[in-house]
Amino acid sequence: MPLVNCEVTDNIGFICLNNPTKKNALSHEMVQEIVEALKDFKGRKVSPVVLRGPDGCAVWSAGHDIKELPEARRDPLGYQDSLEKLLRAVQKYPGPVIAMVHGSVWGGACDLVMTCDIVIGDETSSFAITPAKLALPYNASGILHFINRLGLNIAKEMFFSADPIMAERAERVGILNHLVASDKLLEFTTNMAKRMATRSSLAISVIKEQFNILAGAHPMSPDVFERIQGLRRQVYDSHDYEEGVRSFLEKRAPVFKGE
Ligand code: YXS
Repeated sequence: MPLVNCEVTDNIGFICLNNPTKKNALSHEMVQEIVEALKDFKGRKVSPVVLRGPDGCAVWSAGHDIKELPEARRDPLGYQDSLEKLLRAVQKYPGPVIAMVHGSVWGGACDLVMTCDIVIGDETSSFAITPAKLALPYNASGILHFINRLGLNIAKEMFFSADPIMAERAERVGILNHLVASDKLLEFTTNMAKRMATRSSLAISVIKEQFNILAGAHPMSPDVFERIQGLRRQVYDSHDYEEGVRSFLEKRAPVFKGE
């Protein structure tokens, strides 16, 4: 029985977490299936990708599979941990990854949602980061995700209280890009994904990588600067860049080729 259900509609990839008996806990097995799905979508140039739970789920995901956390005296969130591999796979996906949230989100799943590029939730969505509940030391890259997104004070409150932030406040503090009524959530999310799918996938993939570099950047070394310039050159030397400018001047929709 697959732990995720995948489908592609209008070149938009949907990955639906599907282990309700375990509240969609992010087990090694489930993470492996999500990472495989992203690899498959990348090969098929599917973009954007929507990460979602099953219709009507009370829990979007209960976070890291607690039963798989290592015993004491081992880093529970090391670089090779399956959750960390999943977060990197989402960050590296060369297109927008949109978290569509109905239900509650816990622990590492909250970091997963915050690592997605866009988060769209409904009135049932809530978000809690819970290492403080397990006396678990979160890792630096995970904490940086929250600081970058929310600022120090909200990030600290979330980590120190481990309390869920409910939908209305989640939109106010910046966890949610959009708070949408549950009966409109799929339509709203799909329409946004469809609009993004008409833009230059090449430009979006390079701009996303620049966000990754800059969000994680500290003093920028010459090497990083030149790497960013090289990435940008791939776009402004491309057919798509010429086509984007020309189509605008000729008042018609662009026809992008991804090159
Ligand atoms: O008893 P059975 O076998 O039916 O299994 C129960 C739960 O044990 C299981 N389950 C989980 N299994 C592994 N890892 C989990 N995170 C997890 N969460 C739940 O699912 C079955 C049904 O759960 P139950 O009976 O509690 O459902 P509920 O509807 O009463 O409550 C749903 C939740 C999500 C509120 C409740 O299950 C819960 O609080 N789960 C733990 C949420 C949590 O603290 N997640 C953080 C995991 S640690 C993590 O992500 C990071 C490492 S960190 O700690 O740093 O944030």
